[in-house]
Amino acid sequence: MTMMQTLGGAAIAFAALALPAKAETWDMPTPYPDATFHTVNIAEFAKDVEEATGGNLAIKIHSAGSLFKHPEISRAVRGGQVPIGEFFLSLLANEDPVFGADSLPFLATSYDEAQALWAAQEDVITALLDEQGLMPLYAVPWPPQGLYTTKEITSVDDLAGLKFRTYNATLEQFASLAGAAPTQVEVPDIPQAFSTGRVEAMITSPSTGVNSKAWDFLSHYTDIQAWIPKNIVVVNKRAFRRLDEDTQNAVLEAAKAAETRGWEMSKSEAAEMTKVLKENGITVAEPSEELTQGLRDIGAQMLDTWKENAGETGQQLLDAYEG
Ligand code: PCA
Repeated sequence: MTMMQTLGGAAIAFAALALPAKAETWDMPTPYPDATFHTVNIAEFAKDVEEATGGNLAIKIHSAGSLFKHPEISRAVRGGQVPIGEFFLSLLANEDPVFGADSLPFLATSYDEAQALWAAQEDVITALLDEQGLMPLYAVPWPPQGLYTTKEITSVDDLAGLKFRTYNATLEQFASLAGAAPTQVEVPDIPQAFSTGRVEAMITSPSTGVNSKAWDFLSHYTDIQAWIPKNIVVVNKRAFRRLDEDTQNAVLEAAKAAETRGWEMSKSEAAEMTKVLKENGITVAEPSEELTQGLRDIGAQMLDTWKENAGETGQQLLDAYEG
């Protein structure tokens, strides 16, 4: 190395230290529309980060799959096309069944159980994402999942042959085992899928039912509270490491607050949005014994399959959850 190069390098390093951190904007793809409480929570998170860093890091949200389609978001963050993103955690179950534990029917159906399941999942999931160059920032659950139909449902037999909207492989399996005909549809496309007759039933939260104006195209909601799946917000590790330490801490702090706030939002949504369904004319019903039993039988069968596929890691997760 010549003297000039050495000096040049030192001069550049010095300049970098002396200059204030350069303001940066992170593009953030998310799958769900703006009115979704998860997206509202992310907007708060972005505001917190911007405020805490004095505008050094701004996060620009691209909601409803507008920048990347939902199934592409995790790969886009992994590949560094975007530094941060949100997606439905159990979509990654095809990579490792552990990602899908929160979508197993009747494994965790109350918020306390969902919290215990997340505690059992978090380290395993963090390690798996780490191998992909990702770091989880926070995870927030949807309200318990209920059954939306155009008629009264009192047993699993009533689901036979229904064109069923699904959102992941686990729900697809559940619908198939119930004798329905599954079709994958992203949230922004739900109203059109119903109005064109592509689907006629779905399982999702009261929140998604209300955000989709379910009363425009169906009449019955059966509150089966079958599982509590989560969204996760992840960051690309390289992008995160490029931030100065204060900015990194601001992101982590805001993420922590977003997780706490998100769980609270989810809990109040569960009751409030069920009420909104009712107010808009949807018949809200408790499941019959027969329906509950039939769905639980399917859930038990799915848990067995999941255990086989998830192997030792899966068993450890269940032990940690049940222990
Ligand atoms: N809404 C999302 C995921 C779970 C939920 O409640 C959906 O329906 O796709």
